[in-house]
Amino acid sequence: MLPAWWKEAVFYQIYPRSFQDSNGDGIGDLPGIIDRLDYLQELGITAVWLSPIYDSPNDDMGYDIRNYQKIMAEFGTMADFDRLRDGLHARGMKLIMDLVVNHTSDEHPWFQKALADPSGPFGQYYFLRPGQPDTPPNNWTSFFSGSAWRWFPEQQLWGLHLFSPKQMDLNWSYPPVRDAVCHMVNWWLDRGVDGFRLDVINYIAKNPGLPAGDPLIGQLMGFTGVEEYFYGRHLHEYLRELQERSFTPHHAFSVGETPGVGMQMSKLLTGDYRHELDMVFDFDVLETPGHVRWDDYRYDLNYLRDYLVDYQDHYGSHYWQALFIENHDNPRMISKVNPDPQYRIAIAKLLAVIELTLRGTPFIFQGQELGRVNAQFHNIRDFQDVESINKYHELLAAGQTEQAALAVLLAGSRDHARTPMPWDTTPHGGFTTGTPWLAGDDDYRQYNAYSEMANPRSVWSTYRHLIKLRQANPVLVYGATDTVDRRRNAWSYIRRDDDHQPIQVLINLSARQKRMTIPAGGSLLYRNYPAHDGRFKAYEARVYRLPE
Ligand code: TEU
Ligand code: CA
Repeated sequence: MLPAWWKEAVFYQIYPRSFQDSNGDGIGDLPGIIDRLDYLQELGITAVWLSPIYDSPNDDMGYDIRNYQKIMAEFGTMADFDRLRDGLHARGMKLIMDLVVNHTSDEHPWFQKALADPSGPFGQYYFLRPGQPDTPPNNWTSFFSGSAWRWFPEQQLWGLHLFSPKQMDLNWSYPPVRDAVCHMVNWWLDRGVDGFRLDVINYIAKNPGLPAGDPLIGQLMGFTGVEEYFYGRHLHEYLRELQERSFTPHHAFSVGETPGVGMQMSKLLTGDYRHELDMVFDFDVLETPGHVRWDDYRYDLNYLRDYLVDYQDHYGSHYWQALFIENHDNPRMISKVNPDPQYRIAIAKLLAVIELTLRGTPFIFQGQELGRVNAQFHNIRDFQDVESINKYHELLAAGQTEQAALAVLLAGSRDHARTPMPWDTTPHGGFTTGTPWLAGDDDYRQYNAYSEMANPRSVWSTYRHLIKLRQANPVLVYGATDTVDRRRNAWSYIRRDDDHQPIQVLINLSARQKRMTIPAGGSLLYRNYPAHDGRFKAYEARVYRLPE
């Protein structure tokens, strides 16, 4: 196993819009993040992933980029960015940016020029196709509802957008697009960023000719056309080119956001001998089989165990897993597992134990360290996300009642993850002195960073303790994982290597008491309940150091 800083890192994802507002406009910003760098250091974080901070009209909250080399005015200036980079580096932390190059905003000059002169130098930057206003070029559908094609009446052209109609897909088969992307990536790497999280990077290679999607696959997946681009014919070529021209010369790190790839494709994208990406996020972890994000169901932790054990057993030494359970695109995990408030803290801590004691690199999403749960939205007007709003109207158009459509959003909306970060007990949790762009809950009075930092039994203190434990014990990073208990609702594993005392983790995956076998001679390193006699309580988790 080759050592690397990113294998030893503990990442923290910041969603800048919701992290900390510094000027009272209700929108988080870069000076706000700078003010909170000590907080991250105190928690033990060693690397930060920033969701997009580039100039954008915010149709998809920054994932629709208008100018890759400019900071979004609401977030600050390039001078603020430089201060943020320096502040992180001064604290020994790495910085990775979000790289959104499957698409740009329709307001990006490349697209504007393509539309203005479709046969000119930018005409092939995107997928623009002539046709009739009522017949899109193929049957592909958008992830944000409706057809993936937008009609431009003035030009009599169709344009492809897998996401919102303001996010136009770039044509990676056209070499100048790849030149422009490499150039831009190098510009940021020269500016001192340490790597990138690559947005839907496995979607960039559309199969030549844009063949129609299979209707049956479309029905099963909920989106038509995916099999023609989620792992397209030239994907590996494009990734190698990006690696060779940009990442390798800068020793930069890359983690791909890759919806729909399982373990085998992940290996093909990240093998250390393949020179494509360092890691990918495999989203199979997020829903149990047979469910989609919009379903209101209880997530069975036995599935999480089986999914993770499979990776620990079979990923092998040439690949490295990205460990995550939350991000800005998903409801909070605690709410999916069991929304009963009496279990909130125990589950939060159990999830921390899992994420911080397995082999792989943990990515903590902002607020996860406080045990955040889903928000109490009451009305469609409480939502800001384009995906949620479109979904709502799609459901109404399909004949659902407003109440039923709202229930779907409450189960799956991305806005659950995007409510303001609660810092203290002042109004809006200290996120802003103004009106937050997205309303949060009143529970910041109980669950906020300052209160939790002061409480040694809080979720925050658990995260800090386990992060420090991981950093002090290389066996938790590089050691092998031996599963020793896999009965229903039970999970126990031992991390071991040749040089250190092994560490054993024991977990009750259910709300019911569970008999577990405590290791003889083990010394307790962590437990998520104060008392520890007899059977394991609901969602109890413990960590022991074993004798050699
Ligand atoms: O997400 C891509 C993605 O496939 C999904 O998670 C997506 O959010 C949608 O829910 C699919 O059903 C990335 C970003 O993380 C997301 O925020 C962006 O909206 C999207 O790409 C487009 O850039
Ligand atoms: Ca602000």
